[in-house]
Amino acid sequence: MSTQHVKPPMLCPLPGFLCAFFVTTLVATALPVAPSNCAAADTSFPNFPLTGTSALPTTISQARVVKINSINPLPTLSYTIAGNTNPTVASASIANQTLRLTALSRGITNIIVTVTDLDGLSNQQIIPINLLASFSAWATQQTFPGGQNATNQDPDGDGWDNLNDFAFMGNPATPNRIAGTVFAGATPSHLTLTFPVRKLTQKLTYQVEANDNLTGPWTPLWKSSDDFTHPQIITTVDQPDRTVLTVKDTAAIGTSPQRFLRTRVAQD
Ligand SMILES: [Ca+2]
Ligand SMILES: [Ca+2]
Repeated sequence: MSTQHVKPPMLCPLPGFLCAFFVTTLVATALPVAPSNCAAADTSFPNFPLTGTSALPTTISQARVVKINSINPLPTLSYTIAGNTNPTVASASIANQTLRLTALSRGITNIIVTVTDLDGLSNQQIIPINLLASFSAWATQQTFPGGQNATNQDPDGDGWDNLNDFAFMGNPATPNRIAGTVFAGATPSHLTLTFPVRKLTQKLTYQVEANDNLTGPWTPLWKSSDDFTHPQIITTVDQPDRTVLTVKDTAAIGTSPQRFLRTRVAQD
């Protein structure tokens, strides 16, 4: 006579998985017992996840018992790149639920990431990327004589402070006359000033002013917020890192005994 007891199934201890364990205990064996069937003394399965209306089983077939050997968790959220408003500025990719951003060039872009749960519900997050040039970023790539790296210092003594060197594509360690980026000139009727406007900068503004003497007050001719279509701009030359402007005076040559034009730059 032999008896093989089957204990009631237990709920899976791992959250998120629906399963049941059957634990068998062989108490004594006097005669061979078929391994696939056994008498079930205990037919109450209070925790068994029954969904049908059939009667509870009176015998348990081990051939129908599912044995869980391993469990691989599934991510509850998945992420995808849904958009990139300016792919020339930065690229984005997602691997192993890690977002990787790679800077490519100066500019601004927005990376749009979509997250989706197991029910198909989704949401989006916009990640702004700003790679505009700034004085501080430019300064990290320059050599300043004597360590004079403040915006208002002039370590090479050329009359341009470091902010002017940044704005007019100069070099803080080389006199600006060698750089040769700002020129005074004239049309047949008006004085002009030609200078570069650095592209893709952050909070950097330019202004051109005129006056009959050096004591002021100075009259604005053009400023950055006027854009490049202003009537005082007579030429624009587009280059990869700058736009070279020529601004003309509002007063004709000869209307005053003397006349001066100047540039001013500022960074907030
Ligand atoms: Ca200087
Ligand atoms: Ca210089």
